[in-house]
Amino acid sequence: MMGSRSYSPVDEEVIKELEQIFGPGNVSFEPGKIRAYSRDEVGEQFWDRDYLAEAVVFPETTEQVSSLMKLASKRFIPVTPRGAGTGLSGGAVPAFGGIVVSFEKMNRILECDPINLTATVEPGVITADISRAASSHGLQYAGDPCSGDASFIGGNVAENAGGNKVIKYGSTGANILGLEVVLPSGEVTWFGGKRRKDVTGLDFVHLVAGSEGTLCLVTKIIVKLVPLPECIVDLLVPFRTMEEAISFVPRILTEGRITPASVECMNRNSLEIVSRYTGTALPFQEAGAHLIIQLEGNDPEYLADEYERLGQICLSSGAQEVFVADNRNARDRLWKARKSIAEAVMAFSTRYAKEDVVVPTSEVPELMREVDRIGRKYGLDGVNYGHVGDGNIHVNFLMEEDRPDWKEVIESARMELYDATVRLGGTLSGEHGIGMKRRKYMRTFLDGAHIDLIRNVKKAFDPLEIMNPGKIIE
Ligand code: 2HG
Ligand code: ZN
Repeated sequence: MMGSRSYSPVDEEVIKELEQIFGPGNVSFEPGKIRAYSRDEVGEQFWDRDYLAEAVVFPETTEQVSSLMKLASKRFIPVTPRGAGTGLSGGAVPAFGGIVVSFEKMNRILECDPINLTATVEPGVITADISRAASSHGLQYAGDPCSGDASFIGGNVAENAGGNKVIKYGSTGANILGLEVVLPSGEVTWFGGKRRKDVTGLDFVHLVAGSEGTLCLVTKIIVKLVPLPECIVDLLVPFRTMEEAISFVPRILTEGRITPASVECMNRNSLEIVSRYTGTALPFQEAGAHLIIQLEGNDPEYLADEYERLGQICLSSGAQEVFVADNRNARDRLWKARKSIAEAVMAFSTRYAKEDVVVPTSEVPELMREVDRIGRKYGLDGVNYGHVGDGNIHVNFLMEEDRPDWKEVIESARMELYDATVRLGGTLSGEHGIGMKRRKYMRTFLDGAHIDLIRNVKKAFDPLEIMNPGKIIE
């Protein structure tokens, strides 16, 4: 049971040791800071109580992280790693108090290696900065979570963040080759490296990706770099209904014979809320849903042929229009709208279910029918959008602010969504993670044998259960 574990407090002696390890400037007990570093993007209205760290530390080196874990093991104090706080599952919320480790000062890009096509970075590097650094070599880091301008690569690894380009490049896990980690005992080791193949032992790189800081702390990351395309074009394609938009997606590959870099969808409510938030008009008022399809290449003429062909296929499949954003300005405006939907929901509402389910792409139309049915049944507005190219839809059920039974209603709607997701062969989270927010639903999606195995793997890494306890499983 959460709350029943009795870890040791961060007492005077521990404080002294922390100050010795980090220097007094890199340890904070200041209440404002403690509060700010004890939360992520999950609204506090969703927690049953305040979850606050007792101290926040700001390491600058792997050695300091190692000393911290030795101290935490010796004193039996829980440690919660934190990236930029953009998480959406409460992964960085200290469930049992203890010490929050903010990686913001471990923010160096240590190397871009254009021969091995890798960059070696510290966990506190802002994700988009890796591509900025790699661009002078004609390369980029292809992981592109919607929060890439703010989130840290370390947080992306912890959550195995997905985002917009998974259809072509995969989630964070597919874009990393090696990790330097500090085990809960304080030992430092490497999993993987600059090599492209590795079956020497178990694949711990991809076990750690998505483990939400519950197994070890990541202190260096070797990411893959890929060639930076010279031309990028985004098509904005309105369809009459969400169903038509979604059903079109497989044809991009089968008829268009194109692997797009992104295929995103936004239903009408998503566009309405984001245009209210940003103060800009809707691009195509009558549409029930829009797709954004991104194509990339090096030859502008070839790319133009490709998008014209795809545009024709769209129009013959019921698209109402095909808008082409082929310059930086137009593309930036489009993506700003898409990437601001999550913020817009949080700006206008405090009563919502924010979901991250994934189903096989063939089942997305049925999932969306279920979402509409559930919304109607409970009187909820569905702001539904996301990474339709990989079957990962962010279902957001919004309700009026003054409904006293909001928690129960949202919970009932959520459980119906989960039942439908299971029935369609889907799962609980594609990219936001389980954290503290979704732990109680794990048994709806995974059987007992699976959950026991997670528990045992956790024990093998962290026998004392001091590494981000209270996350993933109950
Ligand atoms: C996105 O795709 C992000 O915009 C955030 O994953 C989604 O907060 C959300 O619902
Ligand atoms: Zn997303």
